[in-house]
Amino acid sequence: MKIGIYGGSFNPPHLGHLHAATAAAWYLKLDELLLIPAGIPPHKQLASGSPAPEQRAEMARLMAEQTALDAHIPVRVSDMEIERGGKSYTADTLRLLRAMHPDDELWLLMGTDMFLTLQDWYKPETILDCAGICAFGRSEADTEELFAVQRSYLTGRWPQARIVTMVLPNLVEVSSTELRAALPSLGGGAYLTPQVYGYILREHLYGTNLDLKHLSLDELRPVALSYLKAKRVPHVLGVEEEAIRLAERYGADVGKARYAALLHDCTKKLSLAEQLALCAHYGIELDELERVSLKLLHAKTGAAIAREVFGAPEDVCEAILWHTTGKADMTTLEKVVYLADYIEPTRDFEGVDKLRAVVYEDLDRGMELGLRMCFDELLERCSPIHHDTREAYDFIRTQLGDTNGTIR
Ligand code: DGI
Ligand code: FE
Ligand code: FE
Repeated sequence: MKIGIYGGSFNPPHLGHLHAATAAAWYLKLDELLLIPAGIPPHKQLASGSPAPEQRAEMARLMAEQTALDAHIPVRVSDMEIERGGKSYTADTLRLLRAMHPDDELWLLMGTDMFLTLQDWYKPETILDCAGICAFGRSEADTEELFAVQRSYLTGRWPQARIVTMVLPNLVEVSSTELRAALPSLGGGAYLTPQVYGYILREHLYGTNLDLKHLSLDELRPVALSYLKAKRVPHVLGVEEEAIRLAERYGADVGKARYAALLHDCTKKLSLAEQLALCAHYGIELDELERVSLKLLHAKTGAAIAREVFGAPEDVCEAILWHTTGKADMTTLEKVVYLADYIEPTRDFEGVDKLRAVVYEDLDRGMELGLRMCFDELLERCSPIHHDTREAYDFIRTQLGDTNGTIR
């Protein structure tokens, strides 16, 4: 197996890292990539006021998920340098990794500046014994020649060295120093994945100082996305987009619909144990079915986070609370969020186009069809149906005069 190893301060991890890692993964045909945030970087002191190592690792994890999606390989974050304590010498790390992966090919990734000073690192011979070097630079003009000189110097001195260099003309140029300087005035977000940016805002890192209870939609968006698995991001952005259209079409408060849409799945990635802990923390009462169903729990905990962490208005919290099951007698805002979740542009299941058409023709007919499809799916999967789902369906059918009562 070919394993890429990308170490650094990740203070913070940014798009320059992401693009370089993705390109290297492709170029080297890596099977896996390991990001290793330094505990104490040996070559330069961390800027004062930098986040704790655990926070840098958490940001690296958020960026790793996006990198995995872009590079189509598993990307993991290792805490080994943080846990080891002391200065984070790459030679020590590579020796350990070499022992852990005796049969794998290891490649150490680095940018131009690091590559050009490799001979000055702690125990370069150990580094070159343990791993190949993959150096990337930004432009042919300033790197190809330098690379060639350095490559022949290193291989002359350490014949075991395996070195590949690559030029990435489109590499995003990001200076971490400038990025950190821009963050307190809410600049620099464009150089970060939305999830990393959102994490910075919600943890008040790098001198950012937003009050989570009074966020504009543009501030809320990255913060909300930082709660998600990377693969769920397009869904939530899709729900926001759909919620705008539906709210405009049916006269619901567009701002509130967007707010609810952005937060509706904010606890979706939590485990059952974490969901239950949140319910205990916020005093959420659960019935028997809810206690064992992640899908039902995330709506309840999501509403609690919206209320307690973001100070969302009650009707927004309610729209989140009912977004999975629905309930009898829903408000327009609740229906908008329920259906936006169902038909947003990235949804692709049998019958979604028919549902979209009905929803835009008549909101209640849309609810009826959406609930019926949900019912059918649950029956097919032999999943227990929650009484809120049942009541939502009965209510809308009675209201529409379709039937004289309950189905099945
Ligand atoms: O969170 P999303 O995946 O975006 O969507 P969602 O919150 O609407 O969740 C949809 C899932 O919830 C779907 O797999 C069906 C499930 N669900 C909805 N109503 C019920 C239900 N599951 C059970 N067991 N009982 C229900 O009444
Ligand atoms: Fe959901
Ligand atoms: Fe959803």
